[in-house]
Amino acid sequence: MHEMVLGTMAELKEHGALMKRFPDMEHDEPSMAHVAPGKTEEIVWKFTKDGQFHFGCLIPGHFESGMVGSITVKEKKS
Ligand SMILES: [Cu+2]
Repeated sequence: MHEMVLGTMAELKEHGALMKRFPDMEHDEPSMAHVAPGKTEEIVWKFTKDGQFHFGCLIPGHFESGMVGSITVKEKKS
């Protein structure tokens, strides 16, 4: 089981700390997907601000072992 949570690094760390205290917590928000083994999930997200965002798996131990990445959002120059 893994999850993908989108947010700022501060939000991910805060949520990760919460999940360590409450490992069975369940949540279903549009900015996150929980993915069972062998399955595929989808997140559709429209960024409304420029900046640096992150995504990570916040299941205890996963984020710490490197399941984290970054997304850079820039205004499209037309
Ligand atoms: Cu994971």
